[in-house]
Amino acid sequence: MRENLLKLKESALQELSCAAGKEKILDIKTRYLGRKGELSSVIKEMGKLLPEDRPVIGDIANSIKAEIEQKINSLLNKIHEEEQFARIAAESVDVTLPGRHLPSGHIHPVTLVMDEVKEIFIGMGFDIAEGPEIETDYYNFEALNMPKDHPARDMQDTFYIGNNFLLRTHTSPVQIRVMEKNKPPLRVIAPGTVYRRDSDITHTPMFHQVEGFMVDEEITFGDLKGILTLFLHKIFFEDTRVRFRPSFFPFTEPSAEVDIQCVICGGRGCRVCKMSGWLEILGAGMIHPNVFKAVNYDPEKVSGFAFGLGMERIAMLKFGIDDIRLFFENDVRFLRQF
Ligand code: 2NL
Repeated sequence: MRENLLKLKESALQELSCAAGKEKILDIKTRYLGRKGELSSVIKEMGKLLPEDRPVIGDIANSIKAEIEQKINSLLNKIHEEEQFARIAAESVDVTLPGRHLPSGHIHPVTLVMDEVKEIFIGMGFDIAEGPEIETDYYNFEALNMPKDHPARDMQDTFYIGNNFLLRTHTSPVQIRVMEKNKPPLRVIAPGTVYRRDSDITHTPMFHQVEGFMVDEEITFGDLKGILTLFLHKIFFEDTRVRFRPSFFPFTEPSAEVDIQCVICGGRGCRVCKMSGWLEILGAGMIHPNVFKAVNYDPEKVSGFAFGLGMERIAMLKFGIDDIRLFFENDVRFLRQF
């Protein structure tokens, strides 16, 4: 019996030594150590032994079982380890590969300029006000000293919605609403989208404007010049030359147009400034007494200045863009550059 057990052990270890793969090993395990396996059949025979021989043979059988089990376990462990190693190798990341680019958006150049303009005026103590894009005739024209048949209404051809409503042609109505609801002193800018029936290389039917005003007792044309010159020096260059020319707007008196030295050619003369060396950049003036009367301010007690400027024009000059329509086509190859 001892012989049988030792043979059994030899043959099990022999088979295991050339078994390839988990299945083969498990198969060997069942064949030798299973309930109906070879070792079990030998153990069943033990009843036939002399009682004094049983413990000796039992010990041998147990140690053979343990030895085969240990061999099987160590083989299975080795296979498990190899599998794990292969899995980790397959999952490993090549940290030298270039990263994946997450596509990121860009701020529109008009928004960039608008934000910069707002920041400069906030720095000078101005508040920001917004209002509706669909306005009434009263807020867009009447309150701004432009009665029904006033010729200045033609200056900004209007999109009408029925008889009384229209798309605002400037953000002045926002300022009228601010003055109606608040008392001086006031320093406010009104940035926003405006609409005019106009379309060519320099005009689009929708564009963006910032208007602003300052009202208090004893505000002078000197304040207008000081604030607007400081603004232009901040948005363009500290040493950009600025000049004020007399002009006309129905809502201001006196009125002025403000030019800067051409930022493209430095004033020497080029296509952009039409060889004049100057660029028109702002309209401004002292708020007309009739505008103050419309918002119940006493023109004898308060005074103020107002101004308006187009965002697209500033963006074109700052970024050297020669066609205003590029801002509204939203071609990503254009937008990606900002
Ligand atoms: C221009 C001219 C201007 C104003 C806008 C204004 C607003 C109120 C009262 C008086 Cl509530 N004036 N705004 C004044 C002068 C000029 O804009 O050429 N803009 C591009």
